[in-house]
Amino acid sequence: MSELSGERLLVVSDEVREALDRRRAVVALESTIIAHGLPRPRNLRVAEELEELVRAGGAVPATVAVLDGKPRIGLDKTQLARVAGEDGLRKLGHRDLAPAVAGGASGATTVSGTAFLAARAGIRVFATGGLGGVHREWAQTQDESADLRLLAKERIAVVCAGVKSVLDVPATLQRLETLGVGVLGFRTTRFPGFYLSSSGEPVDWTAGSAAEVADVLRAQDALGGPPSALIVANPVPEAQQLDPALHDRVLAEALTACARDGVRGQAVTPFLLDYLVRHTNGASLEANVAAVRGNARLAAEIARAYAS
Ligand code: PSU
Ligand code: MN
Repeated sequence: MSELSGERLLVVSDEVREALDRRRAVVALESTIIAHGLPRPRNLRVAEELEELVRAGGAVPATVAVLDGKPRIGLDKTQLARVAGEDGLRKLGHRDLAPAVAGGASGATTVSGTAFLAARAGIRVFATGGLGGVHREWAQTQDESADLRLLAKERIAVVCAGVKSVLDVPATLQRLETLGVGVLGFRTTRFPGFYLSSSGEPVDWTAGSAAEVADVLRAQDALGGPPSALIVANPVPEAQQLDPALHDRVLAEALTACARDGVRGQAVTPFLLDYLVRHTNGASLEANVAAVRGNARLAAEIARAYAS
């Protein structure tokens, strides 16, 4: 393991370090989806599978987490197993990183935590499931994921299946526009709906291939100015999406249960995802995993096209 000079806190695995030094393709993967988004023991299998998919696509996977106060970019098997199985692992957004480092805590990183650390390490492409965003009860709760503001400040491409459908999707797209975060539909003119192939909302820009996405990344680099992310919105294949009627029915129940139980803050998203898994007999889990798989594959392709 080596320490980045100037970024002494980050522990970048040898494999990731070497790939970055040689300008090879690297894909960052987040860990909150593993620790808090998917049920055990399936979560560890998915974590391993995502790394394998990235490798099969010709890129080096860099799963990000904080272990014993050390932000790690690239985990070995034991570390990945800790993320999937350790009790009491925290959920770390960008703002939680400093207290976690100072206190020697361990935690899984969200999109905001991961994008921040991956960008520090010089990684340009990142794959996840669905972004956080503006929650449906925003007017009452002011709950908007820290993912959005962080993505307005880091130059990283985030390959995702849109934003989680438990959110207010139009409001989230509006916030992304306000924050100046680019959104590219991948082979679609509709913004994906996470568990669903389409949210019904239009996107302004569409890319037809990984090479086209890489061209946009290079154009971002060339334009310079204050950095911001690029959201590559990659829909789950229709054959693998959650049945839309089932989705709408169970989601309505989940939102009611969330309000009734007084769930707030960081707990909201894991609560809703878990509710959907349990009340769709695991069908939402399959759609979620299918979405993340597709994103890991596409991210590897984009990272390769960008590196070449
Ligand atoms: N995508 C998934 N499952 C997840 C998440 C994304 O398929 O659990 C996580 C991401 O880490 C994202 C977080 O950053 O949910 C958003 O949480 P919040 O709404 O509390 O910001
Ligand atoms: Mn929130």
